[in-house]
Amino acid sequence: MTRRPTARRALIRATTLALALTLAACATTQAPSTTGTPAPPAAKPQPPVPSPPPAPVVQPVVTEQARAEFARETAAKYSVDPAYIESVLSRAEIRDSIITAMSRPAEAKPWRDYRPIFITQARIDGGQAFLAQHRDALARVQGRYGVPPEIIVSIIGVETNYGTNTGKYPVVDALYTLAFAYPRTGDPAKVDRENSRQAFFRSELAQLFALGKETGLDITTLTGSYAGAMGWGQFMPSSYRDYAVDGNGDGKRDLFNSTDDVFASIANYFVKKGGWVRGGTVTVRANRAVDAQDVPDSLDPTFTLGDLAARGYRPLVDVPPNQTATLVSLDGASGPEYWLGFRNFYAITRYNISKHYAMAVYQLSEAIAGRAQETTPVAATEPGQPSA
Ligand SMILES: [Ca+2]
Repeated sequence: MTRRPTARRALIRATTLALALTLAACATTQAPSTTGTPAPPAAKPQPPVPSPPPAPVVQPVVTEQARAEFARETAAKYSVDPAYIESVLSRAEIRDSIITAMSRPAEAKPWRDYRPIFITQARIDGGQAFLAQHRDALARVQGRYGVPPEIIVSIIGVETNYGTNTGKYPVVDALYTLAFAYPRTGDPAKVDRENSRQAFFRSELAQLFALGKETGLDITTLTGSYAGAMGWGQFMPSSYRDYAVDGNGDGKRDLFNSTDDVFASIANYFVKKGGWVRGGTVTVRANRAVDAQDVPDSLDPTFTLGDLAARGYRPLVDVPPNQTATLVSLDGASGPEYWLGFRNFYAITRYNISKHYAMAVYQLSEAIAGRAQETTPVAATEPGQPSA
């Protein structure tokens, strides 16, 4: 990508939202029935939400009974001293700022507005400097896991601006707030999802205690995003427990201070959670025949290239023919864009279940690697005409 004068303006415009998005995206075990994010995503898939929701109905009072029950269950499940759990939770705070952050309408912007938040010249420059600084360590991780350095760097760039913004909320408070006072809209249609989200955060809070026991981390000192995502890669407690690995061999899994651990853990997450394929394609631009058929909106790469070609979508560049893909449709700045998302695109969406998130990570990674990007509109071909 070339430096453009609009980049700086875009950066300024996007600063506030970028901060919110950054802190909300994270690697996490998915809650049931959620639309887009790991635990909290920030960048959910469309459609955009046109107007702000009603003020959340907050339930700030946590009954001692509910807390005691949680402590009992968590203590039994993870073999943690119940008195310690009670002690930590008795000092935890329900924070309005967390409830407000979680209540924001989904930052579900169209791609043309989402892209400039993350693909900025400053973030590209920062990524190239970060990559140069950690080139050897990233190369070792690539050798072991097959995940390219620029992908790992891009994730860290999107999540925490290269480790400079890992979140200021006490993790205990964030999870305690969302576990016991998850914001309620009062909309009956949203009750199930709100219940499921609260249950998700209750599970994450419980797993935070398990994480403390397993790693020796003092959980009362940890800070992270308003949703409880931690460290340079913004791992939720469940993801930390399941996917964090010791990259530097010191016997600890430290996603707060060890870049070796951070790099290896992100790569391990991609491989184990997302099925990352070494050397596999992430995504390529496609053109759409004028008589193309619709393709079901899904992140799962279940179509063969032949299936997609028969429906009118062909890749603009050669790709190995034995990979399956899904169609990724975007509202680009210059009109509709069509891409084929392969297994490794899907793997990125396991970090944050959003096609926009995955595309931003991919395009930022390409820019960091210094590769040119195809962002111009592609005219539909005539029916049956092969792609260029
Ligand atoms: Ca370590």
